[in-house]
Amino acid sequence: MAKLPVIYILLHLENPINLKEPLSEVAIVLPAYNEELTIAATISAFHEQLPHAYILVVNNNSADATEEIANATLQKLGARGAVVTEARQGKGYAVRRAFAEIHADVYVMADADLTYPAERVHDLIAPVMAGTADMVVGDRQSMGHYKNENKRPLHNFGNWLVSKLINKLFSAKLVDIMSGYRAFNRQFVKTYSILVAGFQIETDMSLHALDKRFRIVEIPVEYKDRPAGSFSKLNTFGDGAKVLLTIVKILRFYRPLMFFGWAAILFGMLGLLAAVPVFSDWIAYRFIYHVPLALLAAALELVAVMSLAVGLILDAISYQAKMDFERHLLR
Ligand SMILES: Nc1nc2c(ncn2[C@@H]2O[C@H](COP(=O)(O)OP(=O)(O)O)[C@@H](O)[C@H]2O)c(=O)[nH]1
Ligand SMILES: [Mg+2]
Repeated sequence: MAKLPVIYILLHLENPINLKEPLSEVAIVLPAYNEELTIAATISAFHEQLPHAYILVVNNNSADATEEIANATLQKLGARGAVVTEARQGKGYAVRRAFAEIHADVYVMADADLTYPAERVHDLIAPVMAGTADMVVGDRQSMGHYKNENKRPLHNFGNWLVSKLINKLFSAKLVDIMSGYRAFNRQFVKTYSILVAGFQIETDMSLHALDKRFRIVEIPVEYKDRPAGSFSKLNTFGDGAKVLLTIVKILRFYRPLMFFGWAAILFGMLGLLAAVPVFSDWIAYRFIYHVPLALLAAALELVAVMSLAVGLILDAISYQAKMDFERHLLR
C-alpha cells in the first residue's frame, strides 16, 4: 500500500504528458441537428479515413432520427465514439460541450451534412500533428466550389464583409473565416472559452486564434452542396442581422479603443457643430443667445470625453487579459 505513491511518481516521470491518454489521440466532433439523411454517411466516411479516431456526435434536440442513426452507425462500424445530447440549442453549445468533454491531442470539427470531404482529413490534421499549426482550416473558397455550390448571394456577402473586417483588424490574410471544417491542437481547444451560442462559432474560433496569436494554416478543400432533401440550418436574414451585430461586437471586444475612440470623435464633432452658433453669438455680441445649443454642445463634448475614457479603460483591461492569457499558456 505504502509503495503506491512511489510507483505513481516513477510512472509520472517516465511519461510526464499524461498517464491516461495515448499519444496523438484524434477526436472528430460532429455537431448534428436534424441530419438523419447524412449523419450515417458522414460517420462512415470519417471512420474509414481514421479508424482509430474517437467520433463524438453532438445531437441537439433533433426532431428526426439523427440520434438513433448515429448510435446505430457507430455500433455497426465498431467505431470508438459516442452520441451525446446537448439540451441547449445551437452549434456553439454543441461544440462547447464536445471541447469540454473530450481530451484528445488533435480535434477535428466537421459538418454532419456531407459537404466537406472526409478524405482530406489527413491534410487537415497533418500540420497539427507536426506541431506547425494550432488550428487548420479547410478553406472552401480557394477552389471556387463554395461560390458555385452555395446559392445564397446575401450569405456570401455577409461572409465577405466580416472576413474583410477581421483581416483588416488583425493584418491577416485568411480566406475562409467561416469554414466549419477545422482541426485543432489541444492547447487551442483547452484555452478557447466559447461564449457564443450558435453559428458565430466559426468566426469566433478565427478571432480567438488571431487575437491570441495561434498559428493558423488554411488548406483548400473541395466543397459540395448538401444532397437533395437536406437543408442548411442557417437562416440568411436572421443571420444577416447577426453579421452586423457581430461586426459591432468584434470592434467592441477586440478593439475597444478604436470603437470608443471613433464614438468619441463622432460625439466631439457633433458637439462642435452644435457650438457654431454659440461661438458666433459670442464673437458678434459678446453674449450668448443660443443657450439650449450651448447646453447641447457641452453635453456632447462630455459624452465624447467619457467615450474616450471608457475606450482607454477597456483597452487597458484587454491588455491585462492578454498578459494573463500568455502567462496561462506558459504555466
Ligand atoms: N448540435 C447542433 N448542431 C447544429 C445546430 N445547428 C447546426 N448544427 C450542425 O452544424 C453543422 C453546420 O450546419 P449547417 O446547417 O450545415 O450550416 P452551413 O454549413 O453553414 O450551411 C451541421 O452538421 C448541422 O447539423 C444546432 O443547433 N445544434
Ligand atoms: Mg454545412
